[in-house]
Amino acid sequence: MLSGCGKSDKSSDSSSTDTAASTTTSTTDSAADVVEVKVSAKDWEYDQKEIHVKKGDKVRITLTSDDGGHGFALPVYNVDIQGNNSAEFTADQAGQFEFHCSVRCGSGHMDMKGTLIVDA
Ligand SMILES: [Cu+2]
Repeated sequence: MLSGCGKSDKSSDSSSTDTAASTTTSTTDSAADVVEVKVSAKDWEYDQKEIHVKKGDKVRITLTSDDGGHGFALPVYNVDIQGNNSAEFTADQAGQFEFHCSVRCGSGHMDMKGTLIVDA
């Protein structure tokens, strides 16, 4: 069944997924060193409970939400990704920060969280 999340979500689900989903194969380094982090969300967990980066890293989080009904919020860095999207931030604060789902996705919503660890 594919209705795990957001049953009363009347927002446009006219799948706007034609935003060049994955044309960025392996273009690491070159420009600024962007640390690519791919996180996959499903009912009701992330495939990564801990994400490690280094202080000063520019980080791009790309969220894959298979059923489209999850998010990834990292308030300390003003990141709030919903659905299949990505966001960038600079990890300029060392420490451990919780991230969590930002889409009210159902009974396991409160358990969808993990930790971003920024090493000084
Ligand atoms: Cu959720």
